[in-house]
Amino acid sequence: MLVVYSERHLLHSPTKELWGGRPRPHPDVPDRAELILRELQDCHSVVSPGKMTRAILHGVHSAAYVDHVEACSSALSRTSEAFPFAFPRAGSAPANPVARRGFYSYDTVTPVTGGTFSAALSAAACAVSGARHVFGGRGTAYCLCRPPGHHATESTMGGYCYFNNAALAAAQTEGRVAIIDVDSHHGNGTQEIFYDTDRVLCCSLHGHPRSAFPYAWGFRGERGMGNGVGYNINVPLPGESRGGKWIRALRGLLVHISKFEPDYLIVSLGVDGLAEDRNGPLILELEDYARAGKAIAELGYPTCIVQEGGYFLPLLATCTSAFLSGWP
Ligand code: Q9C
Ligand code: ZN
Repeated sequence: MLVVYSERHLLHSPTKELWGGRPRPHPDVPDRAELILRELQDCHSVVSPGKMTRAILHGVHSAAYVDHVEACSSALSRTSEAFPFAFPRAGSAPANPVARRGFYSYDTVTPVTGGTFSAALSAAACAVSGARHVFGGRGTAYCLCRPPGHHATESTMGGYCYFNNAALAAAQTEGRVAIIDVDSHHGNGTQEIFYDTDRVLCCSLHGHPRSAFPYAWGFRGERGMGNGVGYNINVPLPGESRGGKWIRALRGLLVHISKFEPDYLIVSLGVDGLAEDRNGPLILELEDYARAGKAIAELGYPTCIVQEGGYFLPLLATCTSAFLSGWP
C-alpha cells in the first residue's frame, strides 16, 4: 500500500505535558513516526504529501482557530512551548494572546511549540494526500500522521492533536464515508465535526470515558444531532478489557458500517490499547491488532488509514505493521 510521510513532523517536539498539574515527559516523541517509517519503508512505497492550503484546512477548522495555531507557533522559538492555563467559556476569543490559548484548547497535555504549526500542517497534508489517492481509485493508503488528529475539534486542540487529520481526509470527497476509530481513546474531535451529518458515519471503540481521556465524550448516548442522529456510534469498554471483548465489539461496529454502505472507509489507527502502553486504557496484544486489521480489510472498501496514538515505542512499529498486514 501507499505510505504518505513527511519529515516535517520532526519540527514538533514537545518536551513535557502537564498531567494533574505535574510536568511529565511528553509521550508524542518524534521517534514514534521514525520507528514506523523504518518498519514500513522496506515493503511499501513511501511518498511525500502534496501541498497543504488554508482552503483545505477550512473544510474542517474555523479560520480563527487556524490563525491562532499559526500565530501562537510563530511567536515561539523552535523549542519553547506554550501551555494554556485559563479556559474561558466566553463567546469570543480573549484579545490577550496568552489568555487566548485556553479558548482554543481544552487540556494541558497539548502544548504549542515553534514548530507545531508546520508539523501539524504536514500531518494534515499526509492525510489529505492519502485520502485523494484512495478516493481517486488508486488503492489503499496509510498516512503516517504526527502529530495525531482525532481529539482536535473545529476550533480546539487537545489530546496531543491540533488539526483533525482523519476529518480532513473525509472532507476530500462528497461520497459516503465511514470512519472507524480504533485508538483506545474516544475520537471526540472527529465525532464533533461530523455530529450533524448523515454523510459520514463515525464509529469509535475505546476505553470508557468515565475513567479514560477525554472523559467528557465517548458515551453510548452520543448518537448524533439533526440529520446526523444515528450516524455516530460509540462503544465504550471498561479500561481493563482484553482482546476478545474488543474484537467482538469491533465486529459489531463493522456490521453497522456494512449496513451504511459507504463508498469509502477511513481508519483512525491508534495502537495505544496495547497492554504495555500505559498512556491508554485496554489490555490488548499484537495479535488483536492483526486480527482487527484483517477484519476491517475484509470489508473490501477503498480504505485510507490515518495514524493516531500509540506510545509504547518497543512495540509501536511492529503493532502498526501487524494491523496493516490485513491488506494484501
Ligand atoms: N494516564 C492520543 O492518543 N493522557 N491522545 C492520558 C493517562 C492523554 C492521547 C494519561 C492521552 C491523549 C491521540
Ligand atoms: Zn489514543
